[in-house]
Amino acid sequence: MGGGGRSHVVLFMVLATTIIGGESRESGYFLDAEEEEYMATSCRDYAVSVERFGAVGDGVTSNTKAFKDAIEHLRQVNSSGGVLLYVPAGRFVTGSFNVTSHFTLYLHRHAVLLGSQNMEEWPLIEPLPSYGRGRDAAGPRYSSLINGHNLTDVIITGNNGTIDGQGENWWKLFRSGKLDHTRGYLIEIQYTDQILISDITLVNSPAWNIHPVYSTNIVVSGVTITAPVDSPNTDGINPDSCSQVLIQDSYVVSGDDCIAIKSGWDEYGIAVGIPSKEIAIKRFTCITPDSAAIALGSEMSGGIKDVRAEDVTVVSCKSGIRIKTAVGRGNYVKDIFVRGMTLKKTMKWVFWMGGDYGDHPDDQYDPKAIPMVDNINYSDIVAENAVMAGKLDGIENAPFTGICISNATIDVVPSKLLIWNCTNVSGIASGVTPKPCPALSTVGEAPPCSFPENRLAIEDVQFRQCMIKL
Ligand SMILES: *[C@@H]1O[C@H](CO)[C@@H](O)[C@H](O)[C@H]1NC(C)=O
Ligand SMILES: *[C@@H]1O[C@H](CO)[C@@H](O)[C@H](O)[C@H]1NC(C)=O
Ligand SMILES: *[C@@H]1O[C@H](CO)[C@@H](O)[C@H](O)[C@H]1NC(C)=O
Ligand SMILES: *[C@@H]1O[C@H](CO)[C@@H](O)[C@H](O)[C@H]1NC(C)=O
Ligand SMILES: *[C@@H]1O[C@H](CO)[C@@H](O)[C@H](O)[C@H]1NC(C)=O
Ligand SMILES: *[C@@H]1O[C@H](CO)[C@@H](O)[C@H](O)[C@H]1NC(C)=O
Ligand SMILES: *[C@@H]1O[C@H](CO)[C@@H](O)[C@H](O)[C@H]1NC(C)=O
Ligand SMILES: CC(=O)N[C@H]1CO[C@H](CO)[C@@H](O)[C@@H]1O
Repeated sequence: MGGGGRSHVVLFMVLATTIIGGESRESGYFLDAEEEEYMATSCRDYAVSVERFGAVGDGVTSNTKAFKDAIEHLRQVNSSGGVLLYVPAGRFVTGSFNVTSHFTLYLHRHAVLLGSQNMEEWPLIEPLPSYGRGRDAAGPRYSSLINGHNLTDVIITGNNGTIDGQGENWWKLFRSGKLDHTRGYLIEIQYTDQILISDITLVNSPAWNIHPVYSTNIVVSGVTITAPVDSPNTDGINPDSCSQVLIQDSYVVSGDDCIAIKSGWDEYGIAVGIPSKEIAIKRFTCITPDSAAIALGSEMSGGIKDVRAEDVTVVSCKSGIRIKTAVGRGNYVKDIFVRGMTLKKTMKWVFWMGGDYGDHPDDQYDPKAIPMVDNINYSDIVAENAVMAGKLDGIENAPFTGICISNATIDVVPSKLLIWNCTNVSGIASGVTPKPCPALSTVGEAPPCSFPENRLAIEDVQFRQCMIKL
């Protein structure tokens, strides 16, 4: 257990630095730090502040080296209970860095990590195998701000500290077509078991915010994500070829889908073949005027199945729940359950699904790779001020099947002649106002749509009370 003896030394050094440096900071932060308590899936028994590695929280100095040095140090510490990197109050500019296993990044409530404005501090990396290329541009892509590969037990948490991607410049370059490579994300963790991202705020990501990929046992809890509603591709939480995922008590305002469940793109996603499955979303709030609260796809070529969403609140969106796919994607979106969604203010379509998304990585996709959409169950939905209740378009000769909508009350803006537009879909509806399209009509009263009675293992994840021992 590495902590014990050393922790006093570290605390002494941090205090000494503060006093000698004569910084105008409330010394209370450090006393708080020593005593800081938090909840997480694993506690750590060795902790060190990034300031010990020369980090300066002045909002200007680049701290990329300090973060790398600190994590390299932590990688070598023999601590059976894992290690913690503490970010104290201050504004710490950094470029991309990699995290390690049995590791916690902890942000003090007044800590802000600021994404470096120097693009060279976001080194280029290979595209993901299930995408075959970068999402914005062919070829390699910029690293994310925080990256993980092939790890076990990674935690990013804090007392609601902030990670600010300072994405404005990336958005400008992207919009003006001046970016040669795909933008980085705020957090991308690949091939990892046990990820917790909790009690932090993420703002202004260059593109997607949280991107776990090829990973398992993932919890996102108590996270606030904000970006301007017109910022490009600032998706909130994108589980991608991941299983056993719990997203709860979180809030996203963004320029793209608040949650987008994905599993790779066309022939690349089919070849990798890792589905996204066993995903639970609970107590989630979303604002995204041009996108969906929960999207499935459009990259779904490894398959998406067993997604359960409950207690979702949406304040302005283009669509509450959207399934988007295309010929060439292959595989399936199936066993999708939503129970309890309230949509306020304005939306274009409460329910939206379509098989004509297009958007291919290249022209090598297989036109015979037709995605299957089946067993989609939505219940207990209340929406106000919708332009249309639903736009449901399957694929010709490959209709979307098993769609069930029950107990849905949708207030459609007056004077709309077309309230539902359903083509190449089939299913049932009960207790739905206004009267659904004929493709969902039933003879007599259909039973309510079902919701799984079992719980996913990840829903029973245990949080512990932890104490920072600096
Ligand atoms: C960690 O423990 C191993 C095995 O006990 C030992 O060989 C190694 O030197 C230790 N490393 C450090 C940095 O203490
Ligand atoms: C992170 O690790 C990967 C894989 O080892 C490496 O390619 C990449 O350069 C590292 N990124 C940074 C910012 O150090
Ligand atoms: C992670 O593991 C995969 C699969 O075992 C391997 O192909 C890849 O090189 C590893 N990546 C890193 C960065 O270690
Ligand atoms: C965290 O900070 C954000 C941004 O200031 C705020 O909106 C949110 O309510 C805070 N969350 C908690 C749990 O304090
Ligand atoms: C219908 O949905 C509303 C809103 O979610 C809910 O309050 C009500 O209990 C549901 N009714 C039934 C019969 O489940
Ligand atoms: C979901 O709804 C479909 C369409 O009504 C139905 O066939 C299916 O049995 C329901 N799913 C489950 C798991 O009950
Ligand atoms: C209904 O949807 C189909 C398929 O997307 C489209 O071709 C058609 O124009 C729509 N009908 C109306 C009246 O908008
Ligand atoms: C089989 C079937 O219903 N095909 C329909 C699919 O949707 C298009 C409109 O988008 C119709 O023209 C087809 O008749």
